[in-house]
Amino acid sequence: MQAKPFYVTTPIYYVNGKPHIGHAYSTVAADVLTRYARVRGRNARFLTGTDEHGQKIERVAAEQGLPPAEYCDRMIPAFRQCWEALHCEYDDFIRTTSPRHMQFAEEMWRRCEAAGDIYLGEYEGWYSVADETFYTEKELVDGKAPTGRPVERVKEPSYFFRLSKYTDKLLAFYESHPDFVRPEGRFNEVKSFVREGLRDLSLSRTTFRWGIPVPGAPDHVMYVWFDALSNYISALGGDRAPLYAEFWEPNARAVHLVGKDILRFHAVYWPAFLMSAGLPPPSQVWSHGWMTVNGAKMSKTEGNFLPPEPIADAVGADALRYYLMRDIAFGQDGDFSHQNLLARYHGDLGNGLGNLLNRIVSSIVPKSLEGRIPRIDASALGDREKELVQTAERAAKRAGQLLDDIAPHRALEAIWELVAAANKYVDQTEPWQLAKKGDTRRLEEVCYAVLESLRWLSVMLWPFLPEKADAMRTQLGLPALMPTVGLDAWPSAWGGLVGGTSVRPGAPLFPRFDEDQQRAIYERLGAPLPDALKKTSAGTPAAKSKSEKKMEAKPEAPKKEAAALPEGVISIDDLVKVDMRLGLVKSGERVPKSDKLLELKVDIGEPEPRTILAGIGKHYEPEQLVGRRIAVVVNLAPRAMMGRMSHGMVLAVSDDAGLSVLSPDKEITPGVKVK
Ligand code: ME8
Repeated sequence: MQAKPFYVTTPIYYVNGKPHIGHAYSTVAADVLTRYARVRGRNARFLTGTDEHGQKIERVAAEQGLPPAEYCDRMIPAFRQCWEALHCEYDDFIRTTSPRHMQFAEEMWRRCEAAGDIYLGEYEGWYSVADETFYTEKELVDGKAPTGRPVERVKEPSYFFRLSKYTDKLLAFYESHPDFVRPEGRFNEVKSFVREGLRDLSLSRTTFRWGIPVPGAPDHVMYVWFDALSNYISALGGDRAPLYAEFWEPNARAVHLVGKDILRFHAVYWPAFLMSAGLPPPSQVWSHGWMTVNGAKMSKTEGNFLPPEPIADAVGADALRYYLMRDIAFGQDGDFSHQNLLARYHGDLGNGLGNLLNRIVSSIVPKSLEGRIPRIDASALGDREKELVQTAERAAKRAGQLLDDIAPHRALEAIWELVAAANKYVDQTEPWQLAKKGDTRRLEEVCYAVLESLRWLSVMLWPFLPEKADAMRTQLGLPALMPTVGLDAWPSAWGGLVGGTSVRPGAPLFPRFDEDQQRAIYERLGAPLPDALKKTSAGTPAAKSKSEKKMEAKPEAPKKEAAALPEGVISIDDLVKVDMRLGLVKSGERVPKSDKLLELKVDIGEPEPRTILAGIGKHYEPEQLVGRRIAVVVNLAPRAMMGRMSHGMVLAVSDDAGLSVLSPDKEITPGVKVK
């Protein structure tokens, strides 16, 4: 059965500042979900836009000495450019100052009024302009809004919405729509809030002018949230327009992605307004968490709103998209860390995905197979190939389900099982040895299996990495992905690559940044430089960046704690000095004249494997370790043993029964930190 059309929206962003990484998170997620729906052949629509009315915007415009309309006009390009830079391809961009929006907001007002749900009264209480939210005395914390922002006392004539009338209706609606809010925990919070009983909501303001005039009462402007929430339908052309019939309930799956801070507006007020206006609520409100940046809250006072574009400039838009979708569990709070971004870039993307493509398409296929996709008999797969196909099928099925359930981070985990399996397959089948031996038949089977895995990956990764996935496809001799409504292109059948097609080796997808380049990136992005980059390889301190100097100017709290620690207890700072990583043993041999010492070449995510000597030769043959993932310390000073140099240490445990190296029980990417 063809799935329903999919309509996904981001919040419309206030234009009181330029877009930051929190906004980018919602927008990238919406773009990923839209692209995924399209790959599945579904009819999809992606809406974003800007929230331009209200006291907050009026005040910023005044601070800049501009009429609010002109101020807003000047801010819009920053949003559009940012989304373009992040490869976010929305179908519509709604501005709340546009006539099409204002007309529908007025229409909503009239309908709620006709339903008897709007009445004139007087509001007296607290208001936070920064939050654009009314607060009761009880809700204030130390005289401030629960968000920590300032509040003002307001007393003015106001229209009210009879929200109290909707308490039971909303509870009944939640009961009959158990998926209405996700994650479930937040749905429970919404329900408890409503169960306590709802108070009528002030719906208009009279003490400033920058808003949509209330129909029939032009001395009032609509409360900015009543205006803003209407955008999701005004952008469809109102409820009588064909787009509404196509993309709203009950004909479509309409999903609002919102930050947890604005869930109440979307899960309580918006459905109540819609019920009052005689319209169905959206299908689902998906609330994601909040992000800190390198452990700190983003705030105006700190001036640390992180702009996304310079990051995309430094590491590429797709790498940033990948990082946001992979590192932060959708629905939960998370931290944006420049260090983790670069670790994911070098680990998952460079070593995991980029290398897989590079090893085969740029190296073995041109060198040993005349640059063509081999022709093989796909019906006669060997055991290893069958296993790889099964992994690919499992990854595609799970990633599909997880994207349907809006769990992009878990979908990426599932897809990376195929990346890991294909890399392992290359390590085990050693195609370069097959080429050396002249075993062309087997070499063709092996290369085909890897190339076909890459084709599957290029489809599954397209929603996340549209540019890189298409670059992969070009290298595989395939056309760019062109999703078509009605045509499900999600991979399901092995053997799509046509033998005889020429591959087109290209630049590495995710080229490594050497240490100098990494330092330059941290410097350019104003991010704290990690310790590992603070010294040059010769051991002399590197030139200090501006951001470091700024950091050093502050007293370091943890040092004080360290002084107070009892003997033998270390602080977290001491622990992180030891750089432990996951290594993949690429080769190994015995050190002559030693029964203990093995020399291992270990991939720890660097361009060349590290040479590490380990005194474990009484317990392991080198061959037993090749292909194993093991924990290693990588920042020990190099040490000479039996005339050879060791650049690290293998971690192992032993007792009377024997010795065992420490290995993870999953195929984790080499180079990631042990923590
Ligand atoms: O609230 N982490 O606009 P806004 C994650 N105009 N996401 C974040 C974030 C962070 N630190 N900071 C912001 C508004 N966001 C209203 C919306 S909708 C009818 C009206 C994201 O500019 C998150 O999605 O304050 C949040 O809900 C949205 O930006 C709010 O942006």
